[in-house]
Amino acid sequence: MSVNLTIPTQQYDPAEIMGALYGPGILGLKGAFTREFAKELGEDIAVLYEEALKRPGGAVGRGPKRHYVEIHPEDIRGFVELATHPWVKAVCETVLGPDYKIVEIGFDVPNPGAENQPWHRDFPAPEDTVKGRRLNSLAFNLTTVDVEPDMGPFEIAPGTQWDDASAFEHEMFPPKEFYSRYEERAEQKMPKMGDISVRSALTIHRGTANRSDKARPVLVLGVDAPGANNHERHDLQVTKAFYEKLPDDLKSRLLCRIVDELEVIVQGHTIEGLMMGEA
Ligand SMILES: O=C(O)CCC(=O)C(=O)O
Repeated sequence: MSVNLTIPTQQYDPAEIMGALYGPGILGLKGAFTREFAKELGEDIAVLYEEALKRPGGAVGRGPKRHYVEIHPEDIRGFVELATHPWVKAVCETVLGPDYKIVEIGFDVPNPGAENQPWHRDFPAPEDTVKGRRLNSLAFNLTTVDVEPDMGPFEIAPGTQWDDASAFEHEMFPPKEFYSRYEERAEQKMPKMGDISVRSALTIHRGTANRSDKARPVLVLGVDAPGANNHERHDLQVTKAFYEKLPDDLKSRLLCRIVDELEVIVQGHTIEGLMMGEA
């Protein structure tokens, strides 16, 4: 008896996704969203940034003229579209497995006058990566502006997510003597509005000096495999009303508190080595 089997097809190739995240440690998708989507995101971030700057401790300094702000999913239009984008879902499922969880949403703003950051990881490599040789978290980035070379592009040293950190300060900051290794490999990223990228936050990277008169705000979405525990550095919150309206498959993806009213986030993810004095 013959059985008619259909060859399974996938919109996004898991081997390509795994190859990129385990190889260079970064992957992008051009035109994932419309320019209008990125523009609205930029408008929402501008409001949130202004509010955060007024609150003591509302924005974390990440170097001169540079901040990070953790936000609430419902503070931005488009959270659902972002979190349920087929590419975002495919990348998360492929690299982190079927039980991945969203643990962080925030944004970085390198302003005019921001300087080169030290090369760094966003947190120390966990045992799962160091000994288990597996990535258990990802950071998605969505630019809200077209990035030009003078706007302090994000710079990354592909393949360095596997570098031994025993000589790094706080297991995150390689000594200056190692910089030639990162500089030789460095790639500057110049995404346009609507593009999205994903990286391991362990791939050594830095924000570069912004010599333009424009800020370069970029959204960050943090996603974990079970057991990665990055949620401990964050405080993802949604209101009951927002949660109830979410698609069912997104509800189970949020590692968050469900609250009656949103609480002000006490910014937790400070990276001491990036402060370099006042932001
Ligand atoms: O400038 C960027 O896009 C990233 C900045 C960064 O790596 C950080 O503040 O940890």
